[in-house]
Amino acid sequence: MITISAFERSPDGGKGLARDTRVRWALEEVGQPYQVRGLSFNALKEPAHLARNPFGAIPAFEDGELVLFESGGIVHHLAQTYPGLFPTDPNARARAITWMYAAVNTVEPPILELQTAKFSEGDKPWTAERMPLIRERIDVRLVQLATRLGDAEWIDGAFSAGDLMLISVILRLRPSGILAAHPTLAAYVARGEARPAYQRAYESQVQR
Ligand code: GTB
Repeated sequence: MITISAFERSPDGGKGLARDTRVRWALEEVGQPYQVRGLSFNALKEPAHLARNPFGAIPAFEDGELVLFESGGIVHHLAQTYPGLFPTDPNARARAITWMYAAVNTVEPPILELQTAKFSEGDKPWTAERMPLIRERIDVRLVQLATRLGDAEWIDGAFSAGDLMLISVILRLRPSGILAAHPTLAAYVARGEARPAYQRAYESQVQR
């Protein structure tokens, strides 16, 4: 049985914003059952978890002897192991992988800057001055992504791990109000969230 590590209680109260949600979503898309190891913040830094994830973070993934960390790496592994998240055409598959990298390496960095500015540096004197710059960097990326997406349902043909990662990254902007200012992408996120697999993944991490 696959085991994933996730927050015992996510700081978002179960809104699906932590990075285990994308792994749960991928597992649901490919129809693999899994169990969850819920960890406290202290447990993340203990040797048992550092052996799973050297950075002391969630998510981690275990399947028999295979232990993985990094949400993108885990989703990639699932997509190449089970049908459902990668196209069979080699070129289309290469493009889906490229979109996965674009999600974590081009779209997500300015979004992470926003999270850092808000939650880790909110009390610093430079934050108020920095915030408009960060927002502008996010807007540039979102406009570029929306331009490429256009009227298409998904980023490159059928739904793929590329969409799963892009949507997972940009939905983190919802609490800031920034996503609502980009209706093409808000609708793209809504299409992702409407997928039954996403809904099962979301339900699995809701805190009641
Ligand atoms: N690049 C890694 C990946 O993609 O797997 C990043 C992993 C990571 O940063 N994990 C975070 C973590 O474990 C959780 S997702 N942090 C604890 C630590 O490092 O000690 C980031 C996150 C946390 C909480 C919310 N939230 O509450 O809204 C959203 C996102």
